[in-house]
Amino acid sequence: MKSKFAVVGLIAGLSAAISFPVQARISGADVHSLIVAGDPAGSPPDSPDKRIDPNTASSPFSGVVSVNVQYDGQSFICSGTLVSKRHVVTAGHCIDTDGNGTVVDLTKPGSSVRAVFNASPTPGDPGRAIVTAATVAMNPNYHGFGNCPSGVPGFCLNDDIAVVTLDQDAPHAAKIYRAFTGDLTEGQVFTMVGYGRSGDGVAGYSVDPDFRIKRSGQNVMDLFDRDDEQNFAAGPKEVWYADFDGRGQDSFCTMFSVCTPILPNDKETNIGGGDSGGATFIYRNGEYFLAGNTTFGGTFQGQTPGAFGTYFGGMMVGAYDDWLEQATGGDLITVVPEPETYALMLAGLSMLPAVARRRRGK
Ligand SMILES: [Ca+2]
Ligand SMILES: [Ca+2]
Ligand SMILES: [Ca+2]
Ligand SMILES: [Ca+2]
Repeated sequence: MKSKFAVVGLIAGLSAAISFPVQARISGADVHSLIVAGDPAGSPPDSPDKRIDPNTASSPFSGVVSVNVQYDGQSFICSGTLVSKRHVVTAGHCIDTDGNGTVVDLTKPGSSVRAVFNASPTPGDPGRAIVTAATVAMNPNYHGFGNCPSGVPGFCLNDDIAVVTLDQDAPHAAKIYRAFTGDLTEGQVFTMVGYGRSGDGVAGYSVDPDFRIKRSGQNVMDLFDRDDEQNFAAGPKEVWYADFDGRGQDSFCTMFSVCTPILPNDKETNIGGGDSGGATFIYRNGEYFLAGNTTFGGTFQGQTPGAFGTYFGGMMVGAYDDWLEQATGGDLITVVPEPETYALMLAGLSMLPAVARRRRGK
């Protein structure tokens, strides 16, 4: 079983000048797409086991699934999030069979996409149902991981989002998440949930992905890229980026002067292979809203994959709400919760204008 994860290669240089898009500064060599724990000796101490969700009915993450994709005799693990009783949002590259955006053909013998529910810890319980996909849909502006149409700069991380339509209803115990379509800005704390590789901030990856073991953690949004089809100069924020801080390492602060809060050792998290397509939630007024997915991770030169200092990111759900509504047959529930006031730790270092983009409410 392989994990789908996009690892972007090295950042080209350490120029102090800030330039956009973020992707223009990433030269992608080794591309793949977790939840990684903090420092085992840190305070509070941490470990991959501490991040495991108990899969109880009361877990706020009961609607986060693992996704098994099979084609050409291969089997892959990804993650996904339930947004209606029939629809799971995941990553585009999870259903891409050739790196060029060729969607897995479900009519082919041996090819399948399945959502593995873990809304219960008990084997045999309906909350652990495995539900087969009837159809899958990839965002039409996605052409494969790092596969850039001519003239498009950067690494073509954008638009890496997909919808799996189930052939029967999800288990009742699995939570359905509403989509957040309001604007988010740097400094936004978010929670990630997925089934991918884990490890810790010192040693990097050490624990394999598992269709039944779901982990969660948090980080802070640092950077965004706008629409690649508009040369990154306009349109909604499509891609978010975060760094994995710890043991004195704060890469985006050091390199790009984006110095958002560093979360406690047992909260700050990275992602790993198999987390692709997993949830990026924001928490408002007692509810987790789906604000994005997770799709890629990368290292700066010399870093251990998955360890402190590395970075990762995913898509912003709000940038794709029209397409998601279409792909879910209108079942996606979108909301624009009341804005909150975010304190920028270092206002003078804020890179991006806080342009509010009005989204259509539902
Ligand atoms: Ca695109
Ligand atoms: Ca785009
Ligand atoms: Ca961080
Ligand atoms: Ca940081």
